[in-house]
Formats: sequence, C-alpha cells, structure tokens
Amino acid sequence: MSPRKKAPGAGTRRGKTEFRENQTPSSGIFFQAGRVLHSGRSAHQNIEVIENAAFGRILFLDGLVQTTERDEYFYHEMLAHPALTTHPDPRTVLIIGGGDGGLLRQCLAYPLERVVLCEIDPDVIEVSRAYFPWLEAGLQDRRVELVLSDADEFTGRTKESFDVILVDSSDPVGPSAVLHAEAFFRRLKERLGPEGVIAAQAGSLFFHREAFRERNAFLERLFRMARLYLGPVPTYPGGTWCYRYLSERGDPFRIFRDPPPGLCYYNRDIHEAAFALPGLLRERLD
Ligand code: AG3
Repeated sequence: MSPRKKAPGAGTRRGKTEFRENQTPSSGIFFQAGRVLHSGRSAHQNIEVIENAAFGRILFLDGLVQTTERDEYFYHEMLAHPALTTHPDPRTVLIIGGGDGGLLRQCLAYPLERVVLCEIDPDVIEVSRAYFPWLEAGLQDRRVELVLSDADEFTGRTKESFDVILVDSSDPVGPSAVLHAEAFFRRLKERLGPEGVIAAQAGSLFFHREAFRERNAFLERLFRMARLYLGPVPTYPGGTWCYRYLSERGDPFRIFRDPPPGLCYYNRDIHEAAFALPGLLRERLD
C-alpha cells in the first residue's frame, strides 16, 4: 500500500491522497485519506493509519486492510462469538495477533478470568493505542496480559492451556502463512483445555479458497470437529470472509449462552446460518 495521487482526470477524486489495497494485479479497493494519521515501518511490516470519510480510521499492515472503525464489528464479532458461546464455561482466552484490540474488546464482554493477547509487533500496539481507543481500554483491564512475542514461539514455550483460542492472523498467504500451517495448529491443539474451542480467520472466500482443500484435510485429521463458517466484511477482499471452528469436544450447534448485548452483526440466527456453505466450498471439502 502506498499512498498514490489519483491520475489526472479522475473527476472529483483528483488531487486527493488515495490508499488502495490491490486485491489482484488488476483490481482492488481504494480509500481517500482525509488525513494520514500514521505511516511508518516497524521491524516486521509497514503500518499505516488513515482517516476516511466512509469508514473512519483504517489500519493497514503491509498494504492490507486490517480493520476500520465503522466495519470492524463484522469480523471481530464473527471471530469471537461462535467459539465463546459454544464453550461450556470459558474462563481463559488466548488471542493470537489482534494487536488492534477489536477482538479483545469482544472477549472482555464475557465474565472471563484471563485473556492473553499475543502480538508479535510492539509498534502495532503503540499505533493502535493511539488511534483505536478500544485497545487502550482493553489493556487497562486487569484480566488482560499482553505478550509481545511470535505466536509460533509463544505457543511452543508456554505450558498454559486455554478454553478458547482465537487466531486473528493476517492473510493465509505471505508472511502470515505459518499461522495457517499444520505445525501451528498442532501446537494450538496442545494448548487447548479439554472442552477447548479454536476459532481462526481463514481468508477470503473468493480470493483464498485455493488454499482451503489442503488445510481442510489436515485440520479434519487433527480435530474431531473442523468446520468452516462465513461472514461478510465490507472492506476485506471479496467481501465474504471464512473462519474455522476447531474442537475435540465442542460443537458449533450446541450453544450454551447468549452473546453479550449490543452487538451489531452476530446473533443466534446468524450463528446457525454462518455454517451453511456454498457449493464452491463443498466441492472442495468432498
Ligand atoms: N486480521 C485479518 C485481516 C485480513 C485482511 N486481509 C486483507 N485485507 N487482505 C485482521 C486484524 C483485525 N483485528
């Protein structure tokens, strides 16, 4: 993602700084930056935050839209609540990635005892603290421990187990691919309590589905319950996002509790509908 001036002749957008995520070499999504709030390079990646009239503040990592103030709930609610409503008694949660704090906020609405947020990049934490107030609020909560570490390394070293593990990684291609690999999910399984449930973001239904077949195969071998589910995210590539529900004892259709009040997208009907899969995924699962 590099800020670009629109080519001359582009009507009303002429002269405005524009950020875009190229989703394919010939297509993508653009956002006019009313203001560029942050633009820098950490030890791990490029980090940018802009202010956009339609979506509010937007965080980009290496040019990929991570979260926007106005549509973040689609993704964070769908990653948090299917797992947290189907564990019989969730007390401890591990969040992998998620340095912007949006997922943390969803988790803290439950009466949990402990949430570990394992984020590799301290600069993402610093930048998000400044621009996404829910991160700062979450970090003030006494139940939260921030671990600044590589998730692969942390899950290999800790002996702690968790009731719910939420994987808020980036796309299943490129540098984040390790967080979608078999070895990583094996380690997560070892860190899961007896009734434990994992929910993991799995990429775009349209753009990343080629990677699903191979991953389905090892995840179905590894977990008694391995299901994909779907939800919309207006600003992510393709608009429909995939998530995985993985568990030994959990069942996505055995719901133990209502989600916290005041959610914008997730509810029980959405939960049940999200596990219905389109033909193009079924083909690959069969
Ligand atoms: N993590 C998943 C972002 C994937 C978006 N991909 C893309 N724009 N190509 C989001 C972090 C939010 N907590």
